[in-house]
Amino acid sequence: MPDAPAPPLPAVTLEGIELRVLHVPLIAPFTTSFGTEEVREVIVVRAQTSDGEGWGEIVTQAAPLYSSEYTHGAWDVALRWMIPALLDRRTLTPSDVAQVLEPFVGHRMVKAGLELAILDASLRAAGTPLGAHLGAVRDRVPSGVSVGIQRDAHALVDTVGGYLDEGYVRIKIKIKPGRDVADTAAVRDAYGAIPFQVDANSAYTLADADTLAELDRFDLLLIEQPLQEDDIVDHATLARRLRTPVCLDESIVSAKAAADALALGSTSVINIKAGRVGGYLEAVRIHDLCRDAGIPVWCGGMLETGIGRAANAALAALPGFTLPGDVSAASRFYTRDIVTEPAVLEDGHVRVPTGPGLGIDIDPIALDEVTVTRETLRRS
Ligand code: NPG
Repeated sequence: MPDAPAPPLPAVTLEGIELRVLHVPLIAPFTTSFGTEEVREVIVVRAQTSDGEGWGEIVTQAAPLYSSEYTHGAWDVALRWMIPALLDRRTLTPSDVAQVLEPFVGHRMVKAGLELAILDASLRAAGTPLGAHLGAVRDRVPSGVSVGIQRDAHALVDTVGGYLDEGYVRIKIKIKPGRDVADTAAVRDAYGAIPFQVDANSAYTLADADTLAELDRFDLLLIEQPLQEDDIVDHATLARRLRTPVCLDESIVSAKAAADALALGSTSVINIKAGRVGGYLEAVRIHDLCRDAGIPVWCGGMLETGIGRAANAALAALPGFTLPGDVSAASRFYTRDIVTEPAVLEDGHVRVPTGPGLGIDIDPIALDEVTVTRETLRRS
């Protein structure tokens, strides 16, 4: 059944867009196969419109290790190309944003952050919550946690135990060559039949298929992105070798990429991250096509601040999100968030905000404290 189209949103008249680079300290270092982060470097967007403001988040990292995007590249392309194009257009609806930015190749995280700020401004002007606009059917979403690579398997078991005590309903651990089978076995042995999955962040090649097949005995929910972003055919080959469902993350950069990966049999579950696919509106298109194809999806995370975290909770409340996402409490990563009411874990769930737009209020003092650079472009 096709979804009912969301009611059209009011156009906003842009007066300016402010960008800030934030350095938000992490509670503990976060280690993946591609490196360790101690501070989350992220860009926050504030759209100033004649009807009020809207907030967005560009989820790039300092270095281009997860994807080709990174802070300074994002900053440059936003200020040099994308924001001027939006300001030139002056009056636009949220769905116009992708169309205005379409000529610029790639840089999807930047497009997503800019679109979210304009979406937030327009929704606030209309008095509509983001979840209601996207098609949310739940008022809270189950919360999974992503656990970085620890010093050793013993430390991993301890860390996972802490999150289970807090109430997280699904555990995901990061793996890489040499830290895979034994780490997975340690968690499975310690905690029995918990909902459990692993994330390789592209750390393997097809030559590792035998090692990855050893993970089959742990009854994982899925293995996420074992091979490189563009290894769509190799992922299909690997998927045929494994009993564990393969789930793509990095490879799914658009609804078209999702359709192609499904057609090739490269993936049987999809992690949807709005930043990676160019925005929440494209994320909904991927959700819709997966739902029509009977493919489960879940909402990934990019260590978002309270801005992106609120939007992810709204997205994860759509009906096709049948697996718990990386939609954790703010306290999973941060001692102090930049919003006045950071997301909290309640009985293993995170609430979907109900206020207009993102449904959050920025804490201006907290925001200023973590701002390292800011720049505003105004309509000339
Ligand atoms: O809960 O926000 C979260 C983090 C979830 O593991 C997580 N994200 O590869 O999916 C990933 C990873 C990531 C984070 C990737 C930041 C890139 C940047």
